[in-house]
Amino acid sequence: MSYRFSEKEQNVTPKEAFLNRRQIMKGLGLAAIAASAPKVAFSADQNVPPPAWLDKKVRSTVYRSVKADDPITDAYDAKSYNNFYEFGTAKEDPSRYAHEFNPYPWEIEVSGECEKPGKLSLEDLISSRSLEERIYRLRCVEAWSMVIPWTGIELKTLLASFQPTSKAKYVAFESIVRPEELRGQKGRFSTIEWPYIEGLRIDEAMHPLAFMAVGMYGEPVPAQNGAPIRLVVPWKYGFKSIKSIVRIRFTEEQPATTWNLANPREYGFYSNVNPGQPHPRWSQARERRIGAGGKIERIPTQMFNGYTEVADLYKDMNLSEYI
Ligand SMILES: Nc1nc2c(c(=O)[nH]1)N[C@H]1C(S)=C(S)[C@@H](COP(=O)(O)O)O[C@H]1N2
Ligand SMILES: [Mo]
Repeated sequence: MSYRFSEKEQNVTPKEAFLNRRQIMKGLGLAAIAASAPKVAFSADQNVPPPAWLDKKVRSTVYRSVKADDPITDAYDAKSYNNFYEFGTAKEDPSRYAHEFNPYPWEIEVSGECEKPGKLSLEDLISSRSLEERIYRLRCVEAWSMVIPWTGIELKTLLASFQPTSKAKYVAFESIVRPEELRGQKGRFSTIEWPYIEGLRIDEAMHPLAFMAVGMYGEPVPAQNGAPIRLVVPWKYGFKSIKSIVRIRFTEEQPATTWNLANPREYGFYSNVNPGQPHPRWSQARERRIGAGGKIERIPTQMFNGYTEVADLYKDMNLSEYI
């Protein structure tokens, strides 16, 4: 199978947008940007296989609780055109190097303002719960989008089990740091600061649409998409949906977040999808939808990515101030 994204990538991400987002990062010279990636075959079965219990649980999930009307993006595209800087900054890096990362076994450490902090295995967190499937639109801040079926649990269900206290005003998330397996984290190639960190206000985190995924297209989430467990917040730009989570912390203060630290003027803490609020360097009014059959369509972007039921969370806020 030949790699078939080099041409599409140019269509999908406005070139100057993509280059500029990279250029703000230290340690990445023009040479690295200009170097074209060799065409490589991508094979999902190069991934380290998931444990049997997880594979079985995800594959046997039939309850589909949320559906997008939009045609679903081909699995191949969703698994080979990725942003996961731990593997590198090019869209093909995550799928290409996914096999170098072994996410099993996995633990998440929960701390901060809660009654039941602790270290839990993925199995402790997931195996006793029933999973559901949700088809969500994913809108990247770079103005491309996909429609992806996720398998997992409501974030609220997970968070509630740790019994957050009344001081828990925010939830902070942290991704894994393992430079031996994640070549994007090796000094020479380092880009953003590690670990990748993200956060939500507690009421956003408790919204029924906020989701923790362990599966995608009816299979365990592959490494390039954030194995074994990642956040999916469909009404916010894709970078809020942090991958490969190892730490969750309940906090009283608003936590720092990776892209906001990298460039606070361009990436806010909230980062709700908002077609009326242009990114300082490009419009957010439209997006390039990577749809079924690899078809790319330019379509209007919807407020909150179409998930207008979250509007109440922001009713007292000026959304051009709280970007
Ligand atoms: N840890 C981590 N999480 C991350 C990223 C990343 O680089 N590192 N990229 C984000 C961005 S910019 C997007 S658009 C989505 C992409 O998710 P996908 O590759 O599964 O489509 O993951 C987000 N989560
Ligand atoms: Mo993104």
